[in-house]
Amino acid sequence: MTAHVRLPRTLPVDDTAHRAFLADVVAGLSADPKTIPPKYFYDERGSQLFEAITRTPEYYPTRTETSILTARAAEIAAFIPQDAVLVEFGAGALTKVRILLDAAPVRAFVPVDISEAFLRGQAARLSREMPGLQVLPVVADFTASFPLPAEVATAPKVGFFPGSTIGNFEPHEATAFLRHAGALLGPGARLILGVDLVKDSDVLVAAYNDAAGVTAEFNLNLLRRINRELGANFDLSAFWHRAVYNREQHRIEMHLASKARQRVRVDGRCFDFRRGETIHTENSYKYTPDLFRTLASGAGWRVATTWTDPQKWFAVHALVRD
Ligand code: AVJ
Repeated sequence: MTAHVRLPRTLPVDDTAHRAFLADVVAGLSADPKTIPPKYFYDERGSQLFEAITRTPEYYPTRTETSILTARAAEIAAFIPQDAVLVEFGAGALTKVRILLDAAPVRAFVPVDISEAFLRGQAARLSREMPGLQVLPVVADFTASFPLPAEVATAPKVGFFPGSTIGNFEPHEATAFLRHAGALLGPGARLILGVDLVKDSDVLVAAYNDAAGVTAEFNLNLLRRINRELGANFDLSAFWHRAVYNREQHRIEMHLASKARQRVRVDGRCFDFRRGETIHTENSYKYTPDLFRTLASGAGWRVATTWTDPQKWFAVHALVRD
C-alpha cells in the first residue's frame, strides 16, 4: 500500500517574506473593493519593467526630477551641512543621489533598502567610484523603524527620498513616515524630497497608461508573480490595466479590471470576480506645493525651499525640522 504523503501545496511556508506576501494577497482579495499593496510590483521583472517605464516618453517624473536635481545641484548642496551624513530611503540603483554626492562633500552616505543583494552590489559599486566616501548600507524596510549605524550617531543628518515614492502612501501613512524620518534623523535634521505635482489629468493619465503598454505589463506582472510565488491561476489575458485620475483625492489609481465573470484560485482559496470588477493595485498621490506644506507641517517639518521645473510638473522640497 502506498504511504499517504501530504505534499506542500506551494513554496516553503517557513519563509517570512513569502508568508507575508500570501497573507497580504489573501486579505486584499477578500476585501471589497479588492486591493493588493503596490510594494509587491517589484520582483526582478517588475523592477526591470519600472526602469522601462521611466524611459517611456509619457512617464515624465523620473526625467523631470533628475533635471531639477542637476540644474539645482549647487543650491541643494548648500542645503546639506558640512560633514553631514546623507541617508537615502529606498535607495535602489543610487542614480539620483550621485547628483547630490557629486555636488556636496558629505561625511558618509547611508543607503537604506529592503533588497539586500541589490543594495550591497550598488553600495560596493559606489564605493569603488567614490573611494573617499564612507558608504554604510542598511538593509531595512524604511516604513518601519530601524537603527542607523553607530558611526553616524552624532553627525547632522540629511534624508533623501526621491521619486515621489511618498505618493504611494495614503496621506496618513505619509505623515507617519515623515514623523518617523524626523525621529530617526534627529535634532537639526533636514530632508530633501521629490514629489509629483497636481497637473492636467491628460498628462497624468498618459504617464500611467503609456502607448507602448509598458505600465500595463508592469501592472499585470503582479498577477504573474502571484501565480509563480503563491501557486495561483490568474489568466493574465482576462484582466485589463486601468489608470484613472481621482481628482477629489488628487491621486492616480491603477487597477486590474476583470474582463469577465471568473473565479481564481490562490493557495487553494477561491476568489470570484464580477465582470468589470477591479483589483486596486496602486495609488500615486499628487501634491500641490500648498498641500505638501500642510502635510509636512502636520508631521513636524517646515518647507524651507521648493525647486520645480519650468512646466511645474515636479517638485523637489527641502525640509527642516521645526
Ligand atoms: C515611482 C514608485 C512612485 O507612482 O509614479 C510608475 C511607480 N507606478 N508607474 C509612481 C509607478 C506606475 C511610481 N513610483
